[in-house]
Amino acid sequence: MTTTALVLSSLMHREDYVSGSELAKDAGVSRNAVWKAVEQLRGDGYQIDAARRRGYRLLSAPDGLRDYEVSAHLVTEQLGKPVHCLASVDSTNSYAKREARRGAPHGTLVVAEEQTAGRGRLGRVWESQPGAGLYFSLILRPERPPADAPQLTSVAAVAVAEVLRRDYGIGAQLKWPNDVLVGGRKICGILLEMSCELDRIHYVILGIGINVHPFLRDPGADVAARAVALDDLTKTSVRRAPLLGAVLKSLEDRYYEWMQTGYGRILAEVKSLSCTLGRRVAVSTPSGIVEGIATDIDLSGALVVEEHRGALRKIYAGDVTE
Ligand code: BT5
Repeated sequence: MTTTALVLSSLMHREDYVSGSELAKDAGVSRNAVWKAVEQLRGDGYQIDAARRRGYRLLSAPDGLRDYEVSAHLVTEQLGKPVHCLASVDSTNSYAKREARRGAPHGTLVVAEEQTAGRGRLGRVWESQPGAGLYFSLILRPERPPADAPQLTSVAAVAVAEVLRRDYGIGAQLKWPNDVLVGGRKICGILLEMSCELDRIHYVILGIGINVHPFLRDPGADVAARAVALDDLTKTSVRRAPLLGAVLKSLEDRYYEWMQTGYGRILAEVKSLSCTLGRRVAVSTPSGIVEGIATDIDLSGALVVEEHRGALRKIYAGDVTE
């Protein structure tokens, strides 16, 4: 962590004033270096009070996603190390892919204020207006068979749902295969991409988009009708760096659980959070529309649909349209 990240982290964890020498000790730097870090933070919009003989106190923080802000909120062992924070990028997934090809390590995080070509599945667009959401991708290098990789979409969805419930009091549901919904509207989308051989994963890019603030520009009727932002639900202005830190921590815990014990526990959570199971659905698949009752999600992540006369169909890829 940089000095600024360390100073910010110390200030964040203190309710009261903290002396310059204590901050210097925490960060392992001189008091002059602490003063410079405080000046940088103030320049970036942090309100920090300085009182004689008492020290510094953080009064308010902007909603930034600079390297030091993301680092100060990281409580993970591996995810987010290193981190690339970008003002604007085509797509964090595309950027992460380029980094992965150059050998970037497991855990590398790419986060951007804006995506000019944010992607959904099948060439669809992910609306990514500047500052409105959390747009990030992780490079993962699991030593698991490629067929297991799609399970990581569920690992991520369950992690996001957990943070929304625990930290923001929002009950989210999961719509097969990759949406996190609140009240039927999409708050988060997940895009998993992979490079592999027949029996070995080179890397997985796990891309997550979360709507945090309302869009400033009209996103078009399709997105406007489907999307919901965290601010609208909490009636506050949610800060993105703590949200990112919490999602990464939840994701890391679940990722290692998945690596060690397999998909069972995650799948059970997916089922309990699912708004797809038990419903009559129409699923558009590469080979046409399948209609019936969604009865199960199996260990491969496939949706099981009971068609008329009880025939069971397993759907590995598709979109639930009704
Ligand atoms: C997804 O695709 O839901 C995956 C979205 C992944 C976005 C992240 S952001 C970071 C990383 N970098 C990227 O380039 N992508 C990932 P899909 O299931 O295909 O859903 C796409 C559909 O969701 C669109 O066709 C719209 O209908 C709708 N949509 C687009 N933008 C949205 C938004 N911001 N909020 C809610 N719905 C949106």
